[in-house]
Amino acid sequence: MSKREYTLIGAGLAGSLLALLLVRRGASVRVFERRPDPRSVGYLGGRSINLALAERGLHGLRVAGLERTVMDQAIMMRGRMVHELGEAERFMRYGKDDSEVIWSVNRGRLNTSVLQAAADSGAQFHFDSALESVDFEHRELCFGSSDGVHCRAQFDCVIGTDGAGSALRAAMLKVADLGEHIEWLGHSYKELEIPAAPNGGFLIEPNALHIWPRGGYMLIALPNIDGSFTVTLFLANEGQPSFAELKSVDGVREFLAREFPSAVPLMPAHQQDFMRNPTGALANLRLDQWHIDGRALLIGDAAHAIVPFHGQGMNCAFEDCIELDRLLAEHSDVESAFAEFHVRRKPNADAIADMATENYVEMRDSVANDRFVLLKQLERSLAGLHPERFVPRYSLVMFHRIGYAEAQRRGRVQWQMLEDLLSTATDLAGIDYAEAERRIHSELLPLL
Ligand code: FAD
Ligand code: 8R5
Repeated sequence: MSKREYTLIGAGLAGSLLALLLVRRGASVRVFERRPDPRSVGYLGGRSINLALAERGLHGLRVAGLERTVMDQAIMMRGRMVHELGEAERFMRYGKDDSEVIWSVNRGRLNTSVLQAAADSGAQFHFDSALESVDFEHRELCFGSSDGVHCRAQFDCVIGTDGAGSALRAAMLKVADLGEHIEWLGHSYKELEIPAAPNGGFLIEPNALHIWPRGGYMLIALPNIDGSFTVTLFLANEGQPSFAELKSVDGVREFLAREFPSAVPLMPAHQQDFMRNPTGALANLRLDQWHIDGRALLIGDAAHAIVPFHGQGMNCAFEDCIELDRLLAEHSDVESAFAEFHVRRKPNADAIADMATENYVEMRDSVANDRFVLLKQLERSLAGLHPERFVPRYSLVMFHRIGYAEAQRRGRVQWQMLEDLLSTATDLAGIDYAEAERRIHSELLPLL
């Protein structure tokens, strides 16, 4: 049998990992990337930009043999540090102990490590090559470079790992009805920074994901290895308050000082950061189809970009790579592997989009609500008593690898149980634990 040939568009997180996995199976892999080589010029667009890595992403790195390299420079985030206005900060652990945590990792370093491993294994990378158009009939790709030179390449099978603004998706949409839906959230984000302390240490607790919830909007901060924090403001586009309202330096200063008085003194450059940094829009992208027969397939953000509130975009993209690699190895023809990939991944991609959207309300609002905190306490207590059946949805998403759709389903059953058990109680002492046990055994199968 002749060697399979794959052409990947985009050497980001999914493109680099997929290239590594496919080349290790003995395929011939070419990757075209719009940006220059991050190994020679440094990772563009990455000051100290970090990502939360959870079990699904870690598993991808483990399979690739890169867990150690990445974890050497990861910062443990044990839980949420909630900063309510005018109150002392409050810590809420994510998991049962330090075996259930998430990790803050540097995007540039992560991307470069995976890319290097793929190149070392024999994947061929072509940088400064932006996909511009595709002739699907003649299987020809057209690329442009920064100095205006165009080149063409023939392909057998092309996989779009070119992110949320995918050029391959745009080209596919010209020839096929993929059923594209974009749900704009109506909120955007802006990055700010808490620099390192003068001695290089951290100005706030390093081992936490910080949240300043303010009802309709919020600020969050994730730690970087150099002692700084990448801070993100999430806010509505229009209305009060909103990005539309914050056009002047004075307006920005007043808004941040009023709403985030504990964070502002930690961010000496907040006004410049706000005025200089771009505002990023937020949306869930859904497609009814991810492939055109065996010729073209979209994966990662190109197929299903999601809002960031569960920190799962990269984790999900890595899970896509693992699943696609496995299906391509199992199927004798590429088209049936692509079709099966869509059937298996689509319900999971839809479920994580829904759960990420819900988690915005939880982060910006519910964490500051007494009843919600009580529900979370009961959830924790039941998880401790019935660890094999009752696993909080947050844990299923972040610390397990069961499908996202199954995590969503179990989460619904459990949340209803918590609501029912708390409907007549005002604290944990009033809970009917015998009834809880009965329901857990009748409604939740053991996880494994
Ligand atoms: P990308 O990593 O975006 O890679 C796409 C690649 O394609 C890029 O290298 C790009 O240059 C290249 N490309 C684009 N167009 C072309 C073209 N025309 N031709 C050739 N190449 C092209 N996810 C998490 O799991 N946890 C987090 O905490 C988290 N935080 C995030 C923070 C920020 C600020 C952002 C923006 C996203 C975050 N995400 C997070 C989401 C995560 O970054 C994405 O889900 C993930 O990068 C998707 O991987 P991908 O390979 O599909 O796309
Ligand atoms: N992405 C994250 C979580 C869940 C935290 C929790 C949330 C910034 C653009 Cl908003 C967000 C989480 O429930 O307590 N884990 O990881 C990452 C998040 O945002 C990232 C940093 C981000 C896109 C800007």
